[in-house]
Amino acid sequence: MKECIFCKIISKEVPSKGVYEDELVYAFHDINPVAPVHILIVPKKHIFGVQTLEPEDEPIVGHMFYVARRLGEELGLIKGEDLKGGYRLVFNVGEDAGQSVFHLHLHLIGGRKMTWPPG
Ligand code: DGP
Repeated sequence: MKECIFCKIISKEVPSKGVYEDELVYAFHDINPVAPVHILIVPKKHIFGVQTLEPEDEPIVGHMFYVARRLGEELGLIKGEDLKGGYRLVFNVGEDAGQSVFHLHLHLIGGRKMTWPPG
């Protein structure tokens, strides 16, 4: 999509700090981190958000979670055989939930203790 900031980031028209890329997704540091680690995992296909997911998108969403699992380990957020540590995965769905970019993205947030409930 021509005016989508994440499409521009994926096409490298807009610079970003990438941490992972394959044929389905691109993952990069959030410009406005809310924790020491804040990565966005973004499908290369332009999808508005969870609210418009189609059955054909299911493998993409599953892959986004698998990439999160890999990054969680590689970035040291999950440690050792007993899987200590942790991180939070967030989809903001719609304006009331805080979605500001309408191109599907999974926030991977970690490096500090999280609280619950979220704000
Ligand atoms: P959300 O509010 O859930 O739609 O998250 C959008 C996130 O995208 C927000 O945390 C800030 C981030 N973001 C917006 N514009 C840019 C950008 O140009 N570069 C990067 N790296 N992140 C961006």
